[in-house]
Amino acid sequence: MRMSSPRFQPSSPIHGTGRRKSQFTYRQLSLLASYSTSSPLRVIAHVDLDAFYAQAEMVRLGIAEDQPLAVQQWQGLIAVNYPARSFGIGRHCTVTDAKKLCPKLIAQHVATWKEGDEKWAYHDDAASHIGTHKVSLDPYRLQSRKILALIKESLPPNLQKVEKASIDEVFLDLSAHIHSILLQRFPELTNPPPYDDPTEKLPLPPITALDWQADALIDLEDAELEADDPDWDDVVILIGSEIVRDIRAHIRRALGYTCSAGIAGNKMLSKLGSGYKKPNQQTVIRNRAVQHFLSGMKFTKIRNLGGKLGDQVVSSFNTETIKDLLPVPVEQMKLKLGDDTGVWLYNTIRGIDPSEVNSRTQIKSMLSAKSFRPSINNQEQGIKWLRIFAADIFSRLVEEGVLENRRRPKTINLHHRGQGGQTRSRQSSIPQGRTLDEATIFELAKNLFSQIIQEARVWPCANLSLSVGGFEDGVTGNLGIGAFLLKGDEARESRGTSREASVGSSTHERPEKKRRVDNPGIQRFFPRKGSSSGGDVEESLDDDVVDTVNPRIRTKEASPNRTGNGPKPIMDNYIKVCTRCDARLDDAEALQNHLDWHFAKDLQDEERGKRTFANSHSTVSRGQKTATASSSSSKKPTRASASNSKLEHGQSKLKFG
Ligand code: TTP
Ligand code: CA
Ligand code: CA
Repeated sequence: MRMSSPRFQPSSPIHGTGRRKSQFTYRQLSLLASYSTSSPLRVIAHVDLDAFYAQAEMVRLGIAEDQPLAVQQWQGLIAVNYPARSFGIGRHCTVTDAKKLCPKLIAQHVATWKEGDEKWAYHDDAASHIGTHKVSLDPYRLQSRKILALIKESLPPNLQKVEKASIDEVFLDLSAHIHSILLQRFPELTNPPPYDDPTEKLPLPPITALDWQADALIDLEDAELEADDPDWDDVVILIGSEIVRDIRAHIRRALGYTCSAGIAGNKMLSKLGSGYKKPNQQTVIRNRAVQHFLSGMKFTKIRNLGGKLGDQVVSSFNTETIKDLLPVPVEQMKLKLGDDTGVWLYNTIRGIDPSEVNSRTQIKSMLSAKSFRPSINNQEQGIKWLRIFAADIFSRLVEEGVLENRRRPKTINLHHRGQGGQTRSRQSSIPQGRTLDEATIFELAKNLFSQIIQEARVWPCANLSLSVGGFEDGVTGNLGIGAFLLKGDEARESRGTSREASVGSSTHERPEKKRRVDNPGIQRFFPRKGSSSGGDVEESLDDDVVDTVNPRIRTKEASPNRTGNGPKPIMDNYIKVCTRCDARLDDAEALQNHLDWHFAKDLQDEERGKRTFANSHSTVSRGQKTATASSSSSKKPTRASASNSKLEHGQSKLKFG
């Protein structure tokens, strides 16, 4: 079946030699230079590190590449390298089970903050100290930053658009970079269009064979399509794959990490591509292969189609496959799902995704949290944790340049969750005008804490989280952060600005923050995170939405059965479903952790002034929405209530999809 969208027609409608013109126009080519989402020639790449935390530990410890290794958090595994995966070890395994499967497995525990310590460290006995330690993901953040910096370095400064999508992945819009390479390689493209008419078709590329090297090339449905000469969409994606191959080699050489990538015409496809072949591979999805690539797939694999919407689509059309949905007319989709969602679905299953790559790399807030297992019962216990939170946040602020006054947060929040799930929170502003230090953060936190505990029924406490937000730039020409959000000349100008000259300036205008609305009409349908798509569902996240749990969906079969000092095994046979985003979690504890994650995410979103879908459809109302000083309790999470009496997963995991 042929697509109606011109983008996915085979690039050469006429077979053989008769064809003279490309299917693309001069105008479409020039749109490439401005990252226009309407250019059918745009090229997007998604790069995702292989078994990221595991590789980080291997690099840190100098471990041989073929040595099975997993990263342990209490008694569970949060990352498993590929050699260990070949023994059947996965994230669902306990350390004990994993060692049975592979006795020579190295299980490296994540770094932790130990109560009373000034700094996180790798402690040999961390796994048995869930009550007094708190996980630190700093080592991975640091590696993530290095990798991101390297990726940015590998691209021309004025022709890059890099969106950090999580701690181990980025989207790259390579369009403008490719445009410039294309004009160099094919100078005939710089000629003005015939009759100066930009709607004229381009000449065909003067090449008939493309060298894809070791790329995994998605096959075509119809071998005949392969016989068609390449058009410019094939050429640009080939150039994209060369760029990505170089970036990957650079990361490998300089830092020792392997990663996988997908190269395609939009974000959705590039993300599906990076997960298609792992590890250390890149997959190219040419326009002419899109249809075949998608038609064999279940639509529930696609971002936003894993949860409630996916279920609705399944029941409306009685199928899970894209193939079966393709013949459904758009009118019928609109009828069943509403206009916006119907149109969105119609386009999505055809591989159409106009969402932009956003070069947003600034941290908006930071959060440090701990779920208590067992719950804590008095102020002193709480204060010990506040001290750790303050140290944790402060060390991250130092990385952000708070000491040089490059950036600083304006507000601080403390959130408290009682054993029954009710939440309370207080917020205050952070005094400006002098350099922020750890002691100040600690004092502010204690202050908020004493406000909260003046209320009735705050004990036992199941979770505390401290966050800072409302970051402001203290300096003009904030190279490396602010400059990144500026474009072209603006950015070059800002780079020339003397940093010292403006230290302390509070009048600096913040770089324009553009709120992204990928599919404006249907935002309401989608959680920004955590829908059960089966893969990591990520939006662009700040580095520091961490420390609560990951809403990663596990399958029923993959039910964890943890032992030892970690969370007790919970003998639930049914999957829990989050009422906020439809994520499926396999036990009550995972669900509660997941709700904690929502809670933390809401706080962050608030900081960004965002109202997320999750917020507006929440059954778990948050404590405080704004900077008022009063506190409030929330309703119990409806489906989670059964779990509230259960012990918490007393740790803090990276949020990230
Ligand atoms: P992922 O990219 O989902 O997975 P991965 O990098 O370990 O493996 P893959 O090769 O399949 O991409 O997650 C990146 C890191 O995030 C992972 O190394 C550890 C952390 N993480 C958690 O802590 N908990 C989780 O549930 C998930 C999914 C990831
Ligand atoms: Ca990864
Ligand atoms: Ca990832």
